Amino acid sequence: MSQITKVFVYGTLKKGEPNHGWFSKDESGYHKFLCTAETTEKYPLIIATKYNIPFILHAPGNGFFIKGEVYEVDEKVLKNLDILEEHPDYYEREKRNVRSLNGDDEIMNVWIYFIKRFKPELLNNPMYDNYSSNGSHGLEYVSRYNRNQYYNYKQEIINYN
Ligand code: PCA
Repeated sequence: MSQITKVFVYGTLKKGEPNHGWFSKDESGYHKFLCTAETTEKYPLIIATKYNIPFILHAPGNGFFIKGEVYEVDEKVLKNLDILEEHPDYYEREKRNVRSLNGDDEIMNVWIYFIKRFKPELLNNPMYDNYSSNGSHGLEYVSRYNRNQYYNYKQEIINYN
């Protein structure tokens, strides 16, 4: 029996966003939408790099309570999400609490993808509480297939020192 866990997604993995299809990439995998939710701590949710990628920086107390979606997933699906997010080399997946927004205020302990080794100046970026690639910010997401393979966009985000 594959282990079932919960993951909270706040960016391109949400319904209607450009990477949502990764949940069903492995047809034998299991995923199920549970509810919308928000973090129980404030975090900076920013859109950065020239490809307009959404990131939660691991700097609790800054920014807003972040709204997203909670899914149940099995190990196959979680493994695919880890491939997309390049966990643990780029985003790092950690368990945190979120509060259900479906009316019962249930607290759930869920996986969230964070950037932990971020450049401190990113804390000066505009911060959001709810991501959409087509939001009024005008910063539409550029998918990996449309990126320049010779340009290292991660150096805009990650502190390699
Ligand atoms: N995908 C993950 C992290 C940021 C992103 O675009 C998510 O949606 O939660």
